[in-house]
Amino acid sequence: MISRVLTAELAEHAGQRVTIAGWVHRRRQLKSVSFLVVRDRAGLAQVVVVGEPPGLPREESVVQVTGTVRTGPRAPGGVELVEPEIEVLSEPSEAPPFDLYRPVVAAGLPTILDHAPVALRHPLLRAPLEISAASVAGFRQALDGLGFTEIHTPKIVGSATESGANVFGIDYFGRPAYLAQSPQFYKQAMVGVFERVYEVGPVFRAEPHDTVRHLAQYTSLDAELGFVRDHRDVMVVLREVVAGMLESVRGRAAAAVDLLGAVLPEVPSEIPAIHFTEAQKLTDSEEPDLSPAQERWLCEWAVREHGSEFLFVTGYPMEKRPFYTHPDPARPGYSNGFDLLFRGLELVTGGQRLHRYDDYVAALDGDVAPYEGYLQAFRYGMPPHGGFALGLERWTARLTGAANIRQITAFPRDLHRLSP
Ligand code: AMO
Repeated sequence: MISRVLTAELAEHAGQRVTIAGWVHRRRQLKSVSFLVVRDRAGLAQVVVVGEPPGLPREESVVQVTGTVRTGPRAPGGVELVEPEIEVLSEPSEAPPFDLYRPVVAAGLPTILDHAPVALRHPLLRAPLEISAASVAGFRQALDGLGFTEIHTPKIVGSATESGANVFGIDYFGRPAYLAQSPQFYKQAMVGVFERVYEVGPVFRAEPHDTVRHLAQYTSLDAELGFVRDHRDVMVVLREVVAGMLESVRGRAAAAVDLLGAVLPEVPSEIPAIHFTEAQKLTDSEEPDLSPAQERWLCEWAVREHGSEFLFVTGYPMEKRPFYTHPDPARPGYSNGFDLLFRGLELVTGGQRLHRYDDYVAALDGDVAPYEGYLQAFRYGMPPHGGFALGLERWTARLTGAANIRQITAFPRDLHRLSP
């Protein structure tokens, strides 16, 4: 490793000669004094060069600077490096597509996405990714604390899980195969092994529409647990997990939250829940599913009526849920499946699953051949179980107020975008 101190630690070295390393965030050459702002993973630091403009390295050069740490009220953050020796480790071949040091991002979304490797270095574009990372850390920590085991399941699979419509087909050594739309089958099978499992991984959806909330690849935060009475036990775990994710964001990503001015929600000790039929009544609808506009309306209603930015809708009609969904024994036609809505958007889908082999055979109308691998688990005894999947990008978009999910996705994949 290059021996260095981080910019955020400079104040601890007042008066000493130290080395920092990072990118030239900004260069300002004046008549008798010039400034370099160096950016590293921890923050920014100013380097002061006295004398004639010395031909300083341009923005985004990677530099190593050895200098004396001077503290004082004139330095940004109260500390700067003086009498520097600057070594350039690599020089950019061209200027960034927009200035990374300006406090606003002076570029539209297509420019940002076309130049993502450099654009994401802008503090405002990096911050949502820090919030994502902290969220995932909180997800893992919350579930580890509840006795869950992290699993890793195949992303190349032999059958569709959610529906045949939006699956990407691939050629697998001459055989048809698919990119996994969800770890659904595998996480259920692993309940037979560990009782409680979770996975953080990419999933793929051949979404044919250009929307602000759909990607062709997104990160799914999945959990599944056995020995539940019904879906309500899953909802209790989900509430804990969401609270844990927020706690982690507050702790680990505090600077990113501040920079973005993001307002984090409170999680009520019990998230309000309404049955699907009640949601229909409230939105004056007879459709078997909720439209995006209805989801938005219901979220506003939950804030008004319950002071909660989260709302569970339970008991979706069986006809709209995948075949593995457990029916509600008390209400024919309705399921033990739920969605969690947050700030106007469906954030999580979950529910109780079928757990007996014969029920799967019936749900599939006997057409079990494509699902033989999946159904194996159920031939050997499975506990009543359920789980959920939370879309990480939707979560981060809602937390940061991004109107389009692409704004907070480093390298989004959609109908048009395959590079960078
Ligand atoms: P579902 O298909 O509803 O359920 O997906 C779960 C969650 O994933 C997110 N999501 C998406 N995010 C970005 N782009 C997309 N194209 C996209 N599609 C879905 C949403 C959604 O709530 N197996 C079930 C989950 C379960 O029951 O455990 C499933 O995949 O936030």
